[in-house]
Amino acid sequence: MLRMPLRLMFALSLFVAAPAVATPKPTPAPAVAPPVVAPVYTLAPLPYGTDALEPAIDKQTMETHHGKHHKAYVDNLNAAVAANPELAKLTLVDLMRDVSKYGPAVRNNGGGHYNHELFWRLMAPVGKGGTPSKALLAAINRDLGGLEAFKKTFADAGAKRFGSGWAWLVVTADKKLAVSSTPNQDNPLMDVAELKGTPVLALDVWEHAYYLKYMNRRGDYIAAWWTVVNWNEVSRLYEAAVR
Ligand code: MN3
Repeated sequence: MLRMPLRLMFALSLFVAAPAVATPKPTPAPAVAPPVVAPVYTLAPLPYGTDALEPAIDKQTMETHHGKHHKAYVDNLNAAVAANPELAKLTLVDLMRDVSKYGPAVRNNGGGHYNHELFWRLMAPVGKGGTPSKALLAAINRDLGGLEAFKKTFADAGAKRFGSGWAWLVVTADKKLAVSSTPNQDNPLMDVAELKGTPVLALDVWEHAYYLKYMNRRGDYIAAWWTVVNWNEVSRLYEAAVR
């Protein structure tokens, strides 16, 4: 049994027995926690496994490219939209069309998100991507001198892009096909693009897209990349753009 001096016991008993005077009633907890605002943009899973594009694109590159680089664009775009809630009312394509109004965070990360979502869809495992549709092939013959000439023009656009950027096949306002390249995460939907149009094929030539496997050999990456182009999706996008 605990022994303590009488005086201390008395003091403690006073403390315990002290009447509750004017204790303010605790504020009742809200029944529902305040809603957490869902991020506007999300990182969708890849449409295939991270090893599905081997040997053209290695598993580790795909894991980092999708899980780290693309994720960072999504997170940073969400932060930019949270800082300017008016932007949440616009679609990603709307943001691209007037991107010069919205500052570098939206240009770089909105472009990064748009470009990578498209890029993943435009690839498929070797042997699964089909071939260009009759309509797409006819347009390539008409506007770009045939499939082989087009592939050379497109590969050159990617190979010669100084620093980081993208190569594009676009449908222009007059429904013609054209090849271009853009710096950084710019794309042909943007008001700042030299050649504007609807992208139907996109190639990421940032070093993060190929350096682990190809090191400085960007040309080898581009040559291998043709084996994983999803022509079925390119054809579908082309036909939607000229409709
Ligand atoms: Mn990339």
